[in-house]
Parts: sequence; structure tokens; C-alpha cells
Amino acid sequence: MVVSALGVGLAVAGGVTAWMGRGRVTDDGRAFGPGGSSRFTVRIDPGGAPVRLVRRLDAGIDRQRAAVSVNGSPAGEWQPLRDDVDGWAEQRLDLPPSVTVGQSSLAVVNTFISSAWDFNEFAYVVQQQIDGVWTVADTLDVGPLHRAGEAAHDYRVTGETFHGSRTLDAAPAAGDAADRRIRYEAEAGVVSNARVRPGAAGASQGAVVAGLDHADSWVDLRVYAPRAGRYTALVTYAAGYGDAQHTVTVNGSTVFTLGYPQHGWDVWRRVTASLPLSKGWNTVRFQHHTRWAELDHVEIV
Ligand SMILES: [Ca+2]
Ligand SMILES: [Ca+2]
Repeated sequence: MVVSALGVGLAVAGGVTAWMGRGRVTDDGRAFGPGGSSRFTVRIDPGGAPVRLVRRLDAGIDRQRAAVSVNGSPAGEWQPLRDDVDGWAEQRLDLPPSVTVGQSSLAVVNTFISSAWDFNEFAYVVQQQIDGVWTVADTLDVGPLHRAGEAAHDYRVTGETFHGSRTLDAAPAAGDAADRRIRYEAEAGVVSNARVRPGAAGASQGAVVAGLDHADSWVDLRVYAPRAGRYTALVTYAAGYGDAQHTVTVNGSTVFTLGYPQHGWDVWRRVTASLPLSKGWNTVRFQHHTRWAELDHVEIV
């Protein structure tokens, strides 16, 4: 699948996240520009475990941004990486359970939003957290040297600006701790008497839940636990008018108050909460209690 330009053998077991060693790596891929898009279909385990999409890209092209839909529903965005990231990168997108649970195949569409030049893709790996372990569910090696694999995944691209191979520095190894966490965007939850605020500066996926200002204002998030027990939730928020609090309810029973120290609006900070979760999917409600806080995302550790 990949060949090192230095002639050093690289073990590629199951996809892009298993590169052994460092060095220069050659891969084929494609890119599309304004008005363009790509689409493909991947298989997942229908058991309902969380799904993560990993994209291998040439990070030398700055500010690449595309909208992602799955089976026709919005599923998030590929957000720009930092401008100082170069070489190969492996970008992760945790898909919201609303588009994956109960599905056995995912039709993914990436639609160009903006970029310094174009939006490139060299491989996609679909991972699923089975029994707490990230497992490769499917792999699509994009590029003109992998036409059979592209056809098998019904891959198509419009507005193509590039196809060919590039040789770049290997992607840095992902950190284990960050890799294990699953991110749930607040704006992908079910919102009551509040609103999704797009264009939130510095927020994950550029959007948050705002207007959690009334007694009946809340957002419900579905979060996954591979087994029953206590989990740490990292809750990212902003509070700009005094310290705020939400009432947190887990599966309609356990109730506690979560405090959000004031750091200013659009200043995204993290507080931790300990959640008693059942095996499988749980519903966690964040509800207005005192003053005002916007919610960006929650990670379960
Ligand atoms: Ca490729
Ligand atoms: Ca967010």
C-alpha cells in the first residue's frame, strides 16, 4: 500500500494508523477544488459501536475544509489543521451516533468548503470501537493506483484538481490517550429551547450549543461505554458572564450540578465530571441551572 522512498520496509497492518517507524512515505491520492466533492461507501459492524473516520492527507496544503455527510445526514466537517503541520497527516472525525447506530454501510460525501488550494485525500480508514478497542472496519486507499479498491467502495470525485502520487514525511504517531477518547459535539445532540451557534471562534467543528438560558433549555448527548462503570467526561464550554452551572442527568436518573468557572465568551475551557454509565449507549443531559454557559463538546475517557 505504501512504499518508503528510503527503501525502509514499512509494516502496514490494516491501514494508515499502523505505520511502523518514520521516514518518507509515498502514496497516491486525489484532490478536488471549489464546487467539488468526493463520495464512497464503507462497511461497518451493525452492532452499533462508535465509528471514527480517519483521513490521510497532504497537510502541506493549508486550511482544507470540507463538510461531511453520512447516508444523507450532516455528520460534521473536516476542519483545517494548523498551518505549521506539514507532510502526511491523519485526521480523525468521530461520527455522531445519530448517523451510525443501526447502520451496516455508510455512504460518505465530502463537499468542498474552502482551502488555500484544494482538498486532498489519499486514504480513508473506518474504525469502530468494539469492546473498548479501536478496530479497522474498512479501508479505502484513494488514488489512481488503487482503482479496483475505489470501484469496490463506489468512490467518485467531482471537480478533481489532482490525481497522482506524493512522497512526504510520515505522519507522527497519534497519542494513545487522545486516540482512546471519543468526541461528541454538543451541536450534534438533541437541543431543547436553545440553539446551535455556527461560526464559534476556536470551537471544535466551529459550532456550539448556545442559548441554554431557560429552565427547559438542555442538550441531550448520547455517549458510549464499552462496559458499565464510572467514566470521566471532559466537558468543553465557555462562560462569559460569571460562573455558571448546568444540571447533568445521566439516563434520566443520576443528577448532579456541574460548575463552569468564567473565562470569557469564546474561551473554550474544560471541566471534568464523573459519569456512571451503562454498557452501550447512554443519554446525558446538560440543562440550564445558574447563569449561562455555551457547550462545545464532550469527550469520554
Ligand atoms: Ca492512496
Ligand atoms: Ca462543537
